[in-house]
Amino acid sequence: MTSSETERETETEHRPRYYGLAAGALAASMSLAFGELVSGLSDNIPGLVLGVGEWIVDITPGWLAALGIETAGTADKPILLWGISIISIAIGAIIGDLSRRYGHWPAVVGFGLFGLFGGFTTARNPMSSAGASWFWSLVAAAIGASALVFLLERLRRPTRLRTALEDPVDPRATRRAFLIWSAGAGATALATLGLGRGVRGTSAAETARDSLALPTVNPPSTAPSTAPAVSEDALNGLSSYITPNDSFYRIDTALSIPQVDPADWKLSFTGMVDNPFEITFDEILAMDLEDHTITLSCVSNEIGGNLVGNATWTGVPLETLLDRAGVQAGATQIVGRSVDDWTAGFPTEVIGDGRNALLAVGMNGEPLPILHGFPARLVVAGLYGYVSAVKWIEEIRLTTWDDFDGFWIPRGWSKEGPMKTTSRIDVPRRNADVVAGATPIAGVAWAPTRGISRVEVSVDQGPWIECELSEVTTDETWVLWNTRWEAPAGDHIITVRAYDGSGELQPLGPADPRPDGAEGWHTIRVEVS
Ligand SMILES: Nc1nc2c(c(=O)[nH]1)N[C@H]1C(S)=C(S)[C@@H](COP(=O)(O)O)O[C@H]1N2
Ligand SMILES: [Mo]
Repeated sequence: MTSSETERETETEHRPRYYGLAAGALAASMSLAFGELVSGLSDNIPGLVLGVGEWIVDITPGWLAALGIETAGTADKPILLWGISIISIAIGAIIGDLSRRYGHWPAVVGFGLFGLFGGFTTARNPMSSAGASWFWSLVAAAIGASALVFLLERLRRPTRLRTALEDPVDPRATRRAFLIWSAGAGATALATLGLGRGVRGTSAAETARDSLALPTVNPPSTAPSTAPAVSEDALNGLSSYITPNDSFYRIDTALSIPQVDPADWKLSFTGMVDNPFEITFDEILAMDLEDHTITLSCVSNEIGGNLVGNATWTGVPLETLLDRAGVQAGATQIVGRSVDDWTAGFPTEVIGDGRNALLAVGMNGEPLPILHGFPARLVVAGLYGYVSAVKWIEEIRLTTWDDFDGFWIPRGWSKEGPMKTTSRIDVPRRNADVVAGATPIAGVAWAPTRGISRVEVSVDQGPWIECELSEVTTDETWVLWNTRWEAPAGDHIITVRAYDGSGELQPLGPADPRPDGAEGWHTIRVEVS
């Protein structure tokens, strides 16, 4: 090291710490923003933040994942991504501080590691192009390192604009230059981020879905009569029999929703089958499609929770496709795998036992929404989603029960996931203020594929009152139930319980959702005045 370099180092080191922190944070922001721009311009390069997020989702142990990714569904995903961004910028700030003190090498090493980690996490995304992800991640890191070195250099020398009159180490001149260039770096990062968002156009998946008309299903589906005996007005707040697509709950581990263009998508039948085959989307649409109304629930649904919905699914019976594949005698498990490598497995026994198991392409008369698995997903009546309802599916593999565990099994959820008998009070709302007098009590109850034979409510632990049930034409959906209550003034608790089609009473529990679904009789408190 020459003596003049040593002097320069000393000059920089004497700058207050926040210069280094700020320069590092800005450099990291530029690097991340550049990653967003590249991912916005490409269909198969994930942003750096997203890549890290997906890696975290994968490595997170079950108990933690259960707290976040599985149950909170959507709300926790932005929190995760923001958290990663903030931590990355904070690490950038630390690199900046080290570089301020020790020169260029912490910038190069720090951002180098940053780039390697970004490359590793983005390239492992099953939908990404690995080479391009590595390349652009390293470019993003190089941009970060250069930006940091450049900004810190502004503290060493005044700008090019300096005149001969100016003292080359005038602290005010260098500070001004640093601040101007820093503001420029911040603005560039924001503009790049904005541009990255702006160029993110409509995906090929959305375009394909928008121009798709599902073939008409024969025979047309019959909507069950669901009119409750109480006026609709009074029942404001009761779930509708069919849950509209845009209010249907969403649960998955996907941090960015897989955008699958049906034109280059195929579903493969593999494993223990005599005739492995692939089928295209058009070939599926040309088959005999059927409509079936099936209630789907998440195993993470708490008692009284809303991770449950009922839809009319259009699709091909899985049995038809499996017959074509020729399932071998020893196969005991059907494993579905999505384009983002999420997996779920269920016993082969459920095929042909009378229940509906569909490869669905439609939901409530529309092509599957992208959030709900476009172009195709599985829906198996009577099984929780985590063991069956693979969205964005691309492979159905026949294997043995012990050979493979789906995504959530090693994370502490049971291997089998039959849906438990459950009931929920929708009206009145929990903690509602109720006016004394005739008050409707109503809600939903479900036990696919056993059906619901009876629902009862009890007020203040008094006698059980039998409720009226809506008529349904299948045992695979929920029923709406209601009754009327002469509400006296005061605080009251209302409890509901259901019996399934075989006459078995809903379990009293209580049991947590983990490992195989919540148990308990939904109880709410209301205040009557
Ligand atoms: N590809 C994929 N499919 C998935 C999941 C997932 O994480 N990835 N989650 C499953 C779970 S746990 C549930 S409860 C259902 C929810 O389906 P929905 O989002 O359409 O309501 O999807 C299932 N299918
Ligand atoms: Mo779920």
